[in-house]
Amino acid sequence: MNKSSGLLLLTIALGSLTTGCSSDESMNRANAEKVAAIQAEKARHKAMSGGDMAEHEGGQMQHSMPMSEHSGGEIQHAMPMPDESTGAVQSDASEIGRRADDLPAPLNRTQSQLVSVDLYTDELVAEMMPGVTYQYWTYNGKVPGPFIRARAGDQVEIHLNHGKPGAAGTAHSEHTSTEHANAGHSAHSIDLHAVVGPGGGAPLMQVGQGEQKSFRFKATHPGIYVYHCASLHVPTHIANGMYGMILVEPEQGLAKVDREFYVMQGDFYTGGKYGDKGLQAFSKDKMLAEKPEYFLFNGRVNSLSGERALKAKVGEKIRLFVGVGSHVASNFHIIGAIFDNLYPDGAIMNPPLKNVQTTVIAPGSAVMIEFTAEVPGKYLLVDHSLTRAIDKGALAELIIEGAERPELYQQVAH
Ligand SMILES: [Cu+2]
Repeated sequence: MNKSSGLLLLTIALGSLTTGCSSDESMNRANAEKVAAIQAEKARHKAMSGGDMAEHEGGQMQHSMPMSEHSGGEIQHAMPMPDESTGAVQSDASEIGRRADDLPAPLNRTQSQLVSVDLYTDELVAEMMPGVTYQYWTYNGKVPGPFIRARAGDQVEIHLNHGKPGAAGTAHSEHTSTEHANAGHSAHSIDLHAVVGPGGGAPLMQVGQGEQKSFRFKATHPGIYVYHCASLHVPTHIANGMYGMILVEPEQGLAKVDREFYVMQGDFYTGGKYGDKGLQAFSKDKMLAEKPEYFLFNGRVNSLSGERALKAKVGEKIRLFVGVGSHVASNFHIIGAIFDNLYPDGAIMNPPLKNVQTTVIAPGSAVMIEFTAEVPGKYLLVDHSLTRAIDKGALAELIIEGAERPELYQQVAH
């Protein structure tokens, strides 16, 4: 580590030490009140204009397009899209959770390219569960942030915009930089664990309000990695939802599967208890005590259930990328399934472990899981520290459709 990056990290560490807790608590409450006032104001505007706008699932879109300047290269864009919706009165985004199938397709190419990724930061109030709202801090308006896909040997260029492009005139963009500073997010940034270099890029990518910064790195080590914000106070930025995943495929690609899914577990620290109604402030005290109120897959309670459940058909090969963005390890398990192949700790180049029931995923780590859908029905993704699943939100559904397989699973009459 060179001297300047060492200094920066030291500064970050010292900064976090000097932040007092009780004053933070009152500041968080004050922020929550301010946010509530802004939401009410927005709701009034919406009611007056009666503005029905199409909802864009994800608030962003990833697509590949040819890039002539890069000799047949490809650019992977996370294009910002308007995501204002009619929504509920108390929240400005009806959906915080990223769908599990919202990830780019396998790359299927044999040459290195430049992968360009557009990210923006957005602090927005959304529903954590019905009647419970929270001000999330996000990449591209969703939790987790966009899934980034590159190939070993690629150059990856990250563009990070502080604030949502084209959001001029909305309540949030009218915040002054002082208000941003008071709220604790005068800067946002990104540290990608796929980067070999100081801070994973974070020293180059501290982005103030209204700024945009970019950096480029070479993806050298195939694996599945977490990325997250690394701006003061770093654990707070992460706990509020600023994390995502990046896959670096090996040069030869990954084995073909029929379905891929993107799931991230995060712990959330609300002022009220689990289920307490209304706009919840962030509780730094609970974070420091390591006592989350919520454990969530993809941003909210039931984000990946019902219509948004993971879906597959009998006989299909399924691949899951599962990571932990925030501060508490997951004991990841799928009730009724066995992981045919598990690549623990993001180590996709190692031979997989076979026939695994549950795997621990460290904070800031991810795993790759593969199995074949065999028996139709509903399967539950859980943190097998089960109060987290049953009482605190860490529950998702996988629906497998197809013909019954009585030779594998059947009831026996008495
Ligand atoms: Cu941040």
